[in-house]
Amino acid sequence: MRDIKLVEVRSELAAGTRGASMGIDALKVASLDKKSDFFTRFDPINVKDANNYLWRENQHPFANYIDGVYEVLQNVFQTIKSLRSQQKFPIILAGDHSTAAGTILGIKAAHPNKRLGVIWIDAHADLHSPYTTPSGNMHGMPLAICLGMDNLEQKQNDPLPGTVAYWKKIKNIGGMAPAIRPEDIVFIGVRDTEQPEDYLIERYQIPSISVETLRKQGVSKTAAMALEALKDCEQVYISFDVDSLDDSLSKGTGTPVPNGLTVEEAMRLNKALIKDKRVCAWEIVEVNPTLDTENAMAENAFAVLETTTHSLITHF
Ligand code: 5AB
Ligand code: MN
Ligand code: MN
Ligand code: MN
Repeated sequence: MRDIKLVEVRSELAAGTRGASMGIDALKVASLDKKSDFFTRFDPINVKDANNYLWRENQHPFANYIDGVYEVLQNVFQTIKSLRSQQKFPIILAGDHSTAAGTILGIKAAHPNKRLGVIWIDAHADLHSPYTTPSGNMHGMPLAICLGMDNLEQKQNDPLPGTVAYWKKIKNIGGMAPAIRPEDIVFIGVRDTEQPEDYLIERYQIPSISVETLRKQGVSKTAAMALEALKDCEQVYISFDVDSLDDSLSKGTGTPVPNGLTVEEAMRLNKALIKDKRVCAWEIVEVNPTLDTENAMAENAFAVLETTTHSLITHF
């Protein structure tokens, strides 16, 4: 049996549009509309956000609100490290995707000797650093933080010294950077990247399974392939950004992208992946109800959350 702990992180500091902090509550509304008892079964932990920074002027072009993001990531890190040290299985509901870096660093810190693999289901690769970001939005940077990669070969920006100092501190949360190796990442559904990210994917041969490939070979084979690519990892974390879904199903997220997964594919994929005994945490991020109509995004995301959790509970 898995000892599940629900973790709620209402951060939206690192997204480019406002409203992702309300995503968790939108998921709860979706569960009520569906008459699901999902949220009655868990007593969630709330991680403190730093959304108050949004009322201040951003001091950090190329890493917006990195001072606040640093605070949130430290809080997420502490929570996840402590849960994993107690062998709990965190299911994390989060706003902007930057906090996944805190999750990954926390998992690693709890078991530093266990090689950690990451399955990143997203339209984006989230491999930017302040030196390469096209937007300054730090939800595009969590994997670079965990890899400890600045990607200076592809430098586009000159972040201020104060920003660089925070970037160094963020990469070093937990004090054992890098937490993951590039060959221990598998992308699924990534279809909207920039040149600096393509460079890293190419250079480190990071496996990336497209929506087209998933559809051609089927969901089961895709799940098996992803897990096989991480065969040398002793623990695996799965991150599900709702913009991996097709834009027709994900209007309520900050960066929707065409040609994505269907809800059915996402459900079957996560259901299959989470049955691997090495999977030790699962995360869903970036629902933004302020961009949505009739809570459709949260309803789709809730279907994935509920199905995946059910698979975890019934399998173990
Ligand atoms: B998400 C973009 N690459 O860096 C950037 O939603 C988009 O967490 C990042 O995947 C999207 O701004 C970040 C253009
Ligand atoms: Mn993302
Ligand atoms: Mn994305
Ligand atoms: Mn996103």
